[in-house]
Amino acid sequence: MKYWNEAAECMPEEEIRKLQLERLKETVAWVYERVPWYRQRLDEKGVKPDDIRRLEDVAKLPMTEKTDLRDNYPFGLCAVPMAEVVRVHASSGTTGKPITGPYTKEDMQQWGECMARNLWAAGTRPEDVVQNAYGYGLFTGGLGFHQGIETIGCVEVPTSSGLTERQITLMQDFKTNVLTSTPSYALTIAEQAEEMNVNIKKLPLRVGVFGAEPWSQSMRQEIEDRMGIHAMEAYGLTELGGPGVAYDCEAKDGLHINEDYYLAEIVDPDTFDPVPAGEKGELIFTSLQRRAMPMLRYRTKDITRLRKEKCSCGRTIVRMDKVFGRTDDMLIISGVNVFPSQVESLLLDFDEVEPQYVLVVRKKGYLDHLTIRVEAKREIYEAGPEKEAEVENKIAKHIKGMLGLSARIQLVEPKLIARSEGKAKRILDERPKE
Ligand code: DLL
Repeated sequence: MKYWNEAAECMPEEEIRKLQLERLKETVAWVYERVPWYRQRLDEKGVKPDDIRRLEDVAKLPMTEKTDLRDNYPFGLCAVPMAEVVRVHASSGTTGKPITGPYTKEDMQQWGECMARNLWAAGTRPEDVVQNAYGYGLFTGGLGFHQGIETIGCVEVPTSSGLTERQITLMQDFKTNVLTSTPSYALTIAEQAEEMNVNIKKLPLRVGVFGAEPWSQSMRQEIEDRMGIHAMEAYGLTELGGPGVAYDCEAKDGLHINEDYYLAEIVDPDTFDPVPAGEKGELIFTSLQRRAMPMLRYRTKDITRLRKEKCSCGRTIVRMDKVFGRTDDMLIISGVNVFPSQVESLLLDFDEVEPQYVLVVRKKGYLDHLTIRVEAKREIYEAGPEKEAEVENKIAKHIKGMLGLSARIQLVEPKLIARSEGKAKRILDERPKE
């Protein structure tokens, strides 16, 4: 069978919209009756559940954002009694209190269904040995993938992230076919294997399902070449139940959104107006079936666009482009807007450097300055400062030409940049805090 759930993934557009409208109405009524905070927000806007008559009426609903979850920490937005909650995940983010994600038993089953679609579309089958190297714990990556791997009925190897040498030994001993991790951790594993003189390309590893952080198409290519696998993708966030929101297929051309569970919109991040069809903006999601903590119009801060045209894989559910970056990771350097993923794909045009980099932002006077620290390949580093300077100039020129961005390139010694086991830290902000 080609799809995990053909009826859901290949539903005619008209039916999807009908189903979404039904479930949107249910969700609005569900939170209106059970979550005082939502009721108050809806009342303030003068919207009653009965006012949702067409799908476009979603625009009448108030938006929700991370600070709302923090303000209601830990369970202020929970729509069911604790007796019905069977799991809580959380994400700490960079500041303040964490945000929580509670699940009912039904939510857990739905999570398993969404993740099974993701893993299946990536080419995972019941006979596969799946090594799950996303972190286990409060993070939704480890246990979310776990749920999907079990739903399909694969051989699950719950390594969690870290202990990289052991990951490689187990990969050899258990004949792992599928690796699940962040893309940056996949690179760390590839590098460790090279150090151990293990040729990953000769192992039975066939597929990787990577996500939880932005990564460019060039990084996908790099991982595929280094590991000899298909590098597939998973997208999701704690606020909406974790991974399982969207996933790519063999076309590797955008991520299919599980539209029977999530209603997607794209808006201008400044005005919140909808952008014209097919244009980039901030991705907003309304959950359509979650029971413990439904979300109305959650602002993801992720920048992408929606694509309605039919996919060659046969799925009819809408696609989103690979996430370009987060609005809060966007740097403005001398008036040029830049996302780390743009720099990443340009750095990967050069054979002289490793795909290990960090963007250092400093203030000089009133202006922000960017230094791109990137690891030199061993032979370049050993060739000495003159060779390094030549490569630095070449890269700086390329980046200026492609992005209009003046940045200082600083080649550093191989292995100097900290390796990632989870989400890579790409920005080092050394600007003074106000
Ligand atoms: O990262 C859930 C997840 C786990 C997704 C495993 C995929 C695989 P959070 O920690 O709450 O949840 O972080 C959510 O991570 O808003 C995006 O900015 C980013 N993100 C997640 N997946 C992708 C992706 C998990 N495929 C935030 N591409 C999201 C780019 C991603 N960014």
